Amino acid sequence: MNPALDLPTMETPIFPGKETAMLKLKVQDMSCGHCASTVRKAVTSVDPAAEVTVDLPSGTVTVESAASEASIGEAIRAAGYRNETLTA
Ligand SMILES: [Cu+2]
Repeated sequence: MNPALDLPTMETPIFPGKETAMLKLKVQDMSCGHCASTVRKAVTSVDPAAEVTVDLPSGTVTVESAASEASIGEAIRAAGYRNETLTA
């Protein structure tokens, strides 16, 4: 597997034919629906096809996407939210 293919770029925001993975993140400081939609937007800016589920009370974001874990976490950080990946 070529690791370069895992790097999402502006030119290739979609990942045709790539398998999606389920990713669970703990996101700090989401307090309202606006935060939830900001985080959702950040994730879909990396992968428009991503399935994003935000659970505000627990601060948990579940993402089903072909984008890499690192790029999703980085996009959420860039939107202003500290986050860490939860291991199941
Ligand atoms: Cu908010």
